[in-house]
Amino acid sequence: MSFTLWRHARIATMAPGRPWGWIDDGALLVQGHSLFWVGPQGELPAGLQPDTEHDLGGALVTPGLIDAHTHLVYGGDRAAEFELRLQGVSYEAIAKAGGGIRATVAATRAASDEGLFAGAAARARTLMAEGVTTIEIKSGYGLTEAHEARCLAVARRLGHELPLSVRTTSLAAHALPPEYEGRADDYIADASAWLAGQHAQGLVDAVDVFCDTIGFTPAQTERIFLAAKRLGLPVKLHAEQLSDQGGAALAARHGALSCDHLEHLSAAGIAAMRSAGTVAVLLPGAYYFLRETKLPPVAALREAGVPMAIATDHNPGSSPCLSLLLMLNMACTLFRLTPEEAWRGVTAHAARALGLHDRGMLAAGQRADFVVWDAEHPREIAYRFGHNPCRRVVRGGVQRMQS
Ligand code: DI6
Ligand code: FE
Repeated sequence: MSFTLWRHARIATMAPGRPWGWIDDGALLVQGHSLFWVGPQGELPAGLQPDTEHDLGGALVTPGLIDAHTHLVYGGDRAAEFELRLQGVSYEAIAKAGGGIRATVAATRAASDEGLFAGAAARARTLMAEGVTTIEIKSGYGLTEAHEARCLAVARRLGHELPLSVRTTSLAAHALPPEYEGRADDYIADASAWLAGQHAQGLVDAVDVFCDTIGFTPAQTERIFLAAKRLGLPVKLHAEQLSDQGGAALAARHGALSCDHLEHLSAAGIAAMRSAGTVAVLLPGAYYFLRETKLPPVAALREAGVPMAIATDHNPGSSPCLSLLLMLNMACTLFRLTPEEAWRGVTAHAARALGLHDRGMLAAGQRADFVVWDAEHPREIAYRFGHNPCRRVVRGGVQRMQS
């Protein structure tokens, strides 16, 4: 098989062991979809004749970015709700009055398949223009068996039609649909039963629940987790976003890939996540947009050695954000991550949050997903905001055209 050489690069491999996994004058040798070799230019394996060569002129290269938490497939928008919140009405109050997530559910059910696909594809392309090569997409705005399957199918189709890897997550337990008012346990029983069909159709890679006062209880969460585990599907959780429900510890007991949000995470939750190897996915966009004041316990997570990922949480209600680069900056300014922690959060740790072992760093055997930037060092990219220095994206060894 033929080799492509990308040489004369400054590479932040994100491999463990040294800061940024840094290589000063590096090269990447790509074979097919994978990296065959990555290292200092002077140590290129002798005797290998690349068929194609690209001189990067000293440009910065990083792994392709991974957005490990999005709700990309939905109809409508919530700009009017934004205005209400600016007048002082809280996110919880809007949700309890039947707005919020339920408003998006109505708009999603009313949308055509093509409309849902077109809206999500446009959003995906915006993320991709900043170097995103892998994205997680949750359902959760359909809330019937057919509409949940439809949203997951749209997410799968994005992965087939765009040069983007998509991981799908079933989040039927996102909110109680109006048809089940006062019957949350019945809804959980039904939503648990839908998983088998979604799984049989190849629509689902993981299962999530919104465990909170305006979502579902820990007991209901556990019933969904048990249904997922019967199918061999990994679980994750929207945990401790608005209150401490002990959700993180519950998810960790079920070996969750990640717990996400975590502003109200307790010491017990951190200890459980550490023991289980669960990733903390931090979502500065939702924190900012809801004007939260309680910060996730970043210092304690760092101290415990819990890996931290950073994601957009793109959704129409709490984080209508389409810039993972902005999240890098906000993870530093709002949450006090170091630029390197934030970068690992959108690469190596984001891969781990999705249970993917073939990406997130640049090393032999990994997928050839990487980005060439107009920057000297990745810390510059965390420092600036509202700026997109992405110049080239290579995904699975193939250079993707930037639109
Ligand atoms: N937490 C969130 O921040 C989003 N979902 C969730 O469980 C918000 C979704 C929405 O408001 O539409
Ligand atoms: Fe979310």
